[in-house]
Amino acid sequence: MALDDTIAAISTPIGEGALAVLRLSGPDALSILTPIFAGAISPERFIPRCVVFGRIQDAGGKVDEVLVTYFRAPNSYTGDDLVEISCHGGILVTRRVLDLLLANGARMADPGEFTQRAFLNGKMDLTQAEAVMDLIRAQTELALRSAHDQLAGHLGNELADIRELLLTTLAHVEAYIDFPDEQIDPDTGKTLLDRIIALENRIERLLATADQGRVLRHGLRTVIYGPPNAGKSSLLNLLLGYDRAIVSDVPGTTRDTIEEVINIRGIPVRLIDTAGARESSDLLESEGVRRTQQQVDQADLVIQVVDGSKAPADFKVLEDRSHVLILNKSDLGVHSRWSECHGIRFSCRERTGLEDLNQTIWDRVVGEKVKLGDMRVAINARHQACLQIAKDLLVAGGRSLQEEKSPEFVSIELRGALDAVGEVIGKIDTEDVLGRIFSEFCIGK
Ligand SMILES: Nc1nc2c(ncn2[C@@H]2O[C@H](COP(=O)(O)OP(=O)(O)O)[C@@H](O)[C@H]2O)c(=O)[nH]1
Ligand SMILES: [Mg+2]
Repeated sequence: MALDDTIAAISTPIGEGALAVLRLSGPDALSILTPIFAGAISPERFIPRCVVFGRIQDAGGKVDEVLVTYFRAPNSYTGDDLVEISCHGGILVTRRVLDLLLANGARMADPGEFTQRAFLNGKMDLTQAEAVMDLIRAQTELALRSAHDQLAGHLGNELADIRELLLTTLAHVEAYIDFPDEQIDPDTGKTLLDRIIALENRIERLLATADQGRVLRHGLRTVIYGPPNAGKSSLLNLLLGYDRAIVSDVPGTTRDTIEEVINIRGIPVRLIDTAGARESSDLLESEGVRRTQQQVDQADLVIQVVDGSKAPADFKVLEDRSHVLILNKSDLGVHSRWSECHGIRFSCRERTGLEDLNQTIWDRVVGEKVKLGDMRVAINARHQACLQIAKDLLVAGGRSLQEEKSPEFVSIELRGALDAVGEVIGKIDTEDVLGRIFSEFCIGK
């Protein structure tokens, strides 16, 4: 990973807009700008964090009027010299400014490379770098707040703390290794074990936020499922607030799955409308039914919709935490055969039962687990994988200690746990991890 060249990219989305921003980061940022910038102040005399008006020009003349801001290393987003150029937001204009920067010695930045430099320059740990992307992708207030908390270092600090304690414990154990004949005496053994258990518990608390972290980042996969004509597409449209799916009294109208994200009290809910669950001789509809089953298998939550005004058909009603039953068309009355059933009395036509449904979804997601509302961290899948390893190794270390194995065993296990925690914040050598994380970023961030 080279840090000594200067990278450039368009940091705003490609397309037409009032303005666009290009970024240039690296030791040659100012000297690359000098031959193509004409303004009141020349780039080598720029004052950090002051905006300068001028022109970007090539041999043929003016390309655009721009505002340029200079951030001097190390006080910039990347930690390197950084220049931000605001120009007009046309596709051609931004492209020409970028081409000029590249022609003058900048290299096109890879996805996420600005943030990667910030990490490599020690401006943030890996969890904070990941939070930058979470923040950009956040679709609800709650997801945004969680990203902000992670960016502020809540998760990173907790992990740094855990790592510090682990290091002390490890040093303690390793002190014994220097005296080959000594076993860890029982008193010390008890103290060490208590510490290891306390560390296990702290990691366990973080692990418990993994489900919510996944929901906040990727949405709650919610499949609308049920027999044809029950009102599944009507429900999707009602929840979305516009007519996305075709509603019709012809059974089998919906053939493909339709996916849209809605916001229920801050929880991003990925709604998936499906073809009705029934046997069909129509080839296209059968394919729809097959896809429906696939969606149901992968769902976090299944909203099962039935026509509550009619007697239950031979349709299996599933009642557990991952299923919500909706007795739709209650405006036509609820059939007496449903009277024992706990399903939500609902009407897409009269919009009744919505509040009940929202509350049920909220309860299922937030449930009796950590309260989403006051949660300051929600780990992602990568954190979860590393922390699970760390926890397993701590458990193994504790066991070795109790079984009075030689201190070398305990030390190896604690060292493994230390590495796993270090990998989450990027404290240990993790070139392939970096590659994976930053390739998910957008260009220019
Ligand atoms: N009376 C009444 N009719 C409804 C209600 N919800 C949907 N429908 C009607 O039921 C039919 C089937 O609806 P649709 O959403 O296409 O069902 P799907 O096949 O399950 O997607 C349409 O004619 C809708 O207008 C409701 O709450 N009350
Ligand atoms: Mg439908």
